[in-house]
Amino acid sequence: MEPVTDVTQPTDLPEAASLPAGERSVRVESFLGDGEERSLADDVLDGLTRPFKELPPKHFYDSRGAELFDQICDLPEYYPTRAERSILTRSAGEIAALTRAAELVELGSGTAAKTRVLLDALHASGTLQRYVPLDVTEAMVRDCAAELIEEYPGLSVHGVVGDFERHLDRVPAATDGPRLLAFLGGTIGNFPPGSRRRLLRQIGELLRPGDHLLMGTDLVKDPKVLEAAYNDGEGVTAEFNRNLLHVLNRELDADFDPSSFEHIALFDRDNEWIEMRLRSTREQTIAVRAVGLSVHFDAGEEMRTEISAKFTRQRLDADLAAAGLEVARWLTDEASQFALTLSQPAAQA
Ligand code: SAH
Ligand code: AVI
Repeated sequence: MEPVTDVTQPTDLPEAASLPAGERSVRVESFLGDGEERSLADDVLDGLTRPFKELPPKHFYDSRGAELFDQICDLPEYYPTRAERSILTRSAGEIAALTRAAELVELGSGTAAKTRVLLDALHASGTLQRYVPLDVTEAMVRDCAAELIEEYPGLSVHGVVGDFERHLDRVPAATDGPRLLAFLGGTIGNFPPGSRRRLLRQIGELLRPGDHLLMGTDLVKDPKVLEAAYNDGEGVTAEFNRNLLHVLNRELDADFDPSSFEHIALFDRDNEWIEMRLRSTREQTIAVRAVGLSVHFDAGEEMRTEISAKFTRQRLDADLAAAGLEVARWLTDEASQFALTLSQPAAQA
């Protein structure tokens, strides 16, 4: 299917229109059509007819899911956001000096909350001209674009609403100066090893000599700490997990009763990843009317909704090397809970 391109011209945002042309500009392009919302129908037909049911985690993030994720980031048990922010706060100046980035492209940008630490440093160093947030959730790209041109005078923002597994070729052509590509939050861990390497290879293709990738990854640690981060006391993560069923009900006219599914999050020690599942508390058959599917769940049957891989430096080096990238800086927080890796195309090293 041909992607739908919806370009918001600078004049669509009053605050941009009030300034002289060239001083700041904002533009948002969408490659997700109505009928094709994040490929949900295909993923349901594929994932819910398997012997072990499974759906990819990108479908969590409708506006409610995005709100719940923001709440997760503030939970006492969910350390990754705070740890990554502390690394950024300490190292953003060094990253800006090393990369001299004219352009920051961010995959899975969300609300770009932590990105502002990086934007502050790049903006202060005087090199940054353009920010390109890419996310599957349209409202987040639009809101964040509108906010950032206000916050950073002279910055132009070119938002892309798309799926980074399918639309990386829609990232606008690079500007003249160096590009910094950010992939924060540990989102790369939400892909199983094969897809992770494929995605990293595609990301590597967006980089030329002189460009860098800044990627956040959660690190292997005490399983109790890991499991607590995904089983918070307030039940926000459980709500986030069950939100997937609300998305299916609304977007595919399904009749899931979310209260009949329990949230499960366990650390798989062999694979070193957290696995989130939804467990049906009773035998039931669900109609997913938009795709003409009837899905049977046994009592106690589980559906996998997310993996969240935890990394060692060795594993990360190998994954990056397979994508033609070489580590330039390995940065961790004080407690070594989380890592930010700055890497570059291997040929230049
Ligand atoms: N980078 C932010 C948000 C992380 S949450 C942070 O570090 O806090 C993961 C983000 O990735 C969400 O905003 C979600 O909408 C987006 N996302 C998940 N899968 C995606 C995909 N396949 N394509 C584009 N965006 C995706
Ligand atoms: C976005 N991603 C890196 C989060 C994670 O930790 O894997 C999503 C999340 N799932 C449950 N809590 C947070």
